[in-house]
Amino acid sequence: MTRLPLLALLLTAPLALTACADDTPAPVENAVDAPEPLGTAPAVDDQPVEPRMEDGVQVVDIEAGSMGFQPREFTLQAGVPARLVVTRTVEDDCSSQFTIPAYDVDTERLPLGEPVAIEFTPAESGEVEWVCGMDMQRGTIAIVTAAS
Ligand SMILES: [Cu+2]
Repeated sequence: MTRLPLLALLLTAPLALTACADDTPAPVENAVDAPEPLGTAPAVDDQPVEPRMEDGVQVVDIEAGSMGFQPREFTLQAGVPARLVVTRTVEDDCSSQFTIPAYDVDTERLPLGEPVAIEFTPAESGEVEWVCGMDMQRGTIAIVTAAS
């Protein structure tokens, strides 16, 4: 219920400002749009995500959402049990199946909104590819040697 008055304030504020400025053409749309490109940082998605440790298992949460599988790149340690928890949050069929061919991992059809755990132990260091069921999305798992 409190949202409506707030929204009304946000909408009327730029109008009130432009009403005071006689000369300048009202750049209301620019003022609203400008902050968004600055705020989006696509580079973040390119950073390999590191797993978190849970009871000796390295865990990576993967969301199959409107941007496809995220994160696309992540690291795992060789010789340490791994768990990828994949949650599909969109109907999109392209994000409904996650596979790691090198490890015979295949989720088949991911249920909507229900986390699915993939468990395997990366054998040796190197790059391993994951792909969606349609072979359209793919990404890299960088398997690194565990620090001793
Ligand atoms: Cu696909």
